[in-house]
Amino acid sequence: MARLENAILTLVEVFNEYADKGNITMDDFKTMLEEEIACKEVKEQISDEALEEALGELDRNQDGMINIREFTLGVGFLIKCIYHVQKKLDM
Ligand SMILES: [Ca+2]
Repeated sequence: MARLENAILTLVEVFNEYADKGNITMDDFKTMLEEEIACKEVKEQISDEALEEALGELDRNQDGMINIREFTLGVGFLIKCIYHVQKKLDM
């Protein structure tokens, strides 16, 4: 399978694993980040305070949960974060 397709399918799989009826609770979203992000340099970038703020911003419809649309915003943020951490580590 093509790499991009594979990566997207993995993201959908992760979403479905943590979601219940199309939404991930904030607690489950935090658990997901704990379990699915292994890189300590990336984790170090995300303080508890920054995470709370980011989650508040991600929750666009203010229902206290993360739907697929909001999840894609979060993934976009993580892609940028990991891109910059890798760039730093390569230097
Ligand atoms: Ca929401």
